[in-house]
Amino acid sequence: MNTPNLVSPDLIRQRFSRAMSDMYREEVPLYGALMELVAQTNAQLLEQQPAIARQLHSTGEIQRLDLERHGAIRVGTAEELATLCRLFAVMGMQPVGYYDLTPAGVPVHSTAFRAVHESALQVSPFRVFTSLLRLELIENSELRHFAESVLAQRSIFTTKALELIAHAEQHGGLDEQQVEQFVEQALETFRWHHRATVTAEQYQQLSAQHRLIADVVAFKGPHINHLTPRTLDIDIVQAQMPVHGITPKAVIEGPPRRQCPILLRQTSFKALDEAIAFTDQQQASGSHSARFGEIEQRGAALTPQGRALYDRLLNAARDELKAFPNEANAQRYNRLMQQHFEAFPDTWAELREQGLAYFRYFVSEQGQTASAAELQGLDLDALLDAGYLYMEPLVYEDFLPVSAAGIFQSNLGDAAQSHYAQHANQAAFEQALGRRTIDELGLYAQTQQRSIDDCLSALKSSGM
Ligand code: OOG
Ligand code: NI
Repeated sequence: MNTPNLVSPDLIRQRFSRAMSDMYREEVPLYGALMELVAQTNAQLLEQQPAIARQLHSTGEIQRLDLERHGAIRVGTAEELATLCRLFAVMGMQPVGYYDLTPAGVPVHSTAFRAVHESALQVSPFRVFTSLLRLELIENSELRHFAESVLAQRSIFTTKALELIAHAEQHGGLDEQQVEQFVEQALETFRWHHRATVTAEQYQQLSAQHRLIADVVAFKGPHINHLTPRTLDIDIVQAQMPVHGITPKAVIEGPPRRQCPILLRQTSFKALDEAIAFTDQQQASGSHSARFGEIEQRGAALTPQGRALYDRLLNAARDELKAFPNEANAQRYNRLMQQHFEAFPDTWAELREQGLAYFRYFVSEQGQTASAAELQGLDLDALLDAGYLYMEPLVYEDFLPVSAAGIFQSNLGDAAQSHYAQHANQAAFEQALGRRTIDELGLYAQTQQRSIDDCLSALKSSGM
């Protein structure tokens, strides 16, 4: 059944990610400015900090740095989510992780579609944070039914995109010509629409319930709401943003600045107010803000113990702040974060010894030329100590629920906070998705183990 000349899903993803970036640059001019700022900062840093450059060369991440970005979308129905899952699968992207945003007053739960194997991530680390609106959390039953009926009428995929997804599923992939069409057609789902699908009054009602509900329900499709480049130093970019006419949110989400970056640090700038036309208007006389900018800095993936420590310190700092971080308390928040995170070891050696972070192992030059007698009987620790192997932190590829909530909040406005009686419901999410989500911690453990196995078999064949 295998058709010849199928294009690898990794290359489809790489192409799609470029096409998405081009579309977004056209739609949101500030995105272009941000990309330039990030590219400049990265180039400078690589020049000034040889240690960072060396590390990125050694893991190969240097090659993916310019390609690296994540996007986010929000969908309204189980069917939309399940079809997106199939669409992303054509590009080798699978749902990783489950994120419950209700504790932050945002009526969605989410996953991240991304490649899962380190070699696929190397070709394109493109990821999409995808949220499903939880209509069951709308208490007003009339409004809930209205939202359901509006969503039931829309189709967020082109007919051709659906055909190509089905074709890829049946034939194990797409050929060059089909890929070209697929990228073009799939992109349509994520495009911005200047016309709403409801009247001005209906929009107001949806928005009054929650701004996010209006954002999902009142439009033809799940417009991509941001596309985030990866910077090597988020503090520099945050400080530079105002100089370029971009106002960032008050605090950087995630861990504080450290010698050894861990997990993910993020900041964003406010959503654009965009002119839209409601169905009872000829011209675009209404407005809606959905699309914003964001940058991120990625650090090491943490083990379950490391993650538990991170969560504990973050919660302690936030509890002490006694409020959501904002303009007024930003300095105090940063101070509290620094103080609490002193308890988080900040050398790679300690992070490894205490089992807090994941690493990848590599055979050093010394290891390549070592004789069997030299390597005899040495375990992983001894091989590292003797310099036959070296390690690099494994980069975190996922998201953080508290940070994501902060990003949602700052772009929806603080008035958007609500309190929901119901919380996480991973089973319902997976039922809508049509499959299980993948546990991200398992993926990191596998990548680490593969690198250990590779090192040991390389040493064995050269001497051990
Ligand atoms: C997603 C917000 C979360 C991140 O990077 O954590 C996010 C959204 O606003 O749809 O993008
Ligand atoms: Ni984001």
